[in-house]
Amino acid sequence: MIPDELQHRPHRRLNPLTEKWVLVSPQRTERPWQGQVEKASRPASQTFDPSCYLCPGNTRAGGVRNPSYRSTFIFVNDFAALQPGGPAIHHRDSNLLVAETEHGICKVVCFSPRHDLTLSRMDLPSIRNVVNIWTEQYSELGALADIRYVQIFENRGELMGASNPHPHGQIWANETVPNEPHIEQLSQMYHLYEAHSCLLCDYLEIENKAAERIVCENATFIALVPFWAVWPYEVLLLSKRHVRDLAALQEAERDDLADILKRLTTRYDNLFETSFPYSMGFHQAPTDGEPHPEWHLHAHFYPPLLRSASIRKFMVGYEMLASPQRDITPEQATTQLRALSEEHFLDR
Ligand code: H2U
Ligand code: ZN
Repeated sequence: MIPDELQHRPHRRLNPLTEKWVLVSPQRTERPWQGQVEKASRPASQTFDPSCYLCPGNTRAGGVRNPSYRSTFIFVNDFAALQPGGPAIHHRDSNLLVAETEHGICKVVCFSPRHDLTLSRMDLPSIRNVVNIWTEQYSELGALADIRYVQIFENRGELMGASNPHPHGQIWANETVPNEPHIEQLSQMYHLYEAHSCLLCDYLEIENKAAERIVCENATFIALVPFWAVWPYEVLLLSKRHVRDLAALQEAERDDLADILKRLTTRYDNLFETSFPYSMGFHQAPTDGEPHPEWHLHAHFYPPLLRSASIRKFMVGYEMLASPQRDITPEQATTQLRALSEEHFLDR
């Protein structure tokens, strides 16, 4: 258990996955707010929006027409940040100016044909279809010779910069392992080398014993507010079994992934009775042909909200220049998330 003193005093906590510290200032939770107030976000009200570029049968901004899809639908991003093919250029000037070409593929995944749904309000078989698409894409894109990492993610809500309320996520697959998974990979490798065990398996054992940061779980997955959480209601979704990627999950485990996603996102929506914004994404083994015994499949949920549907956390000032900082402790956030119903407030 964490010493009670730390629930009241400024302290810092270490994220062993990134080797970065977060400053925790629980004494500050009562500070007044006269800054920006957001409007509470409600889910879209129409099941079909004729002006939505992701709805079935509509024409996208790039001019291509979507098929009349009935479950999930995936397409190559019309404004892709990465492109396949082309020359390989490496530029290095005095080791200070370094640039190189980066090839890759970007896709958009429409989770559902229904414009008004979110993962939290989709039924389990539909979420399971999304899990299948993610798994297939990880394997298919990962099998390509010049793809070494497949990043699956979802930006949800205007606050996170999502361009459209239609339930969708993205997949960016590229030639190199990007910054965040790269740092996590080094930490996991180092831990395996030093402790002869998996970092996240060891962490899971500690969290199970402490039982103070667990939000919800099923046979395969556990959702917890990590000890080192930066965002107020940040969640780490961990597979209980040591698996390196989505493709290593068994059928029943994929059902459990759909189950935990629905339950966690429902809790999120219920927290402030809003369509809860977040960025989420999976971290898993690179697809570079190496065995990667160090990698433990997980997903991060980073929601921007702080105290209500209308007050967001800004990562500015000290956070940009020095270190991230939070007010409520991860244990307090857990208590709030744990007390919530798993029945969606809109279905009550
Ligand atoms: P976000 O809402 O997370 O930004 O994702 C939407 C993506 O959809 C975005 O990357 C793409 C944008 O490039 N897009 C298309 O590929 N076609 C369109 O017609 C509009 C948006
Ligand atoms: Zn739509």
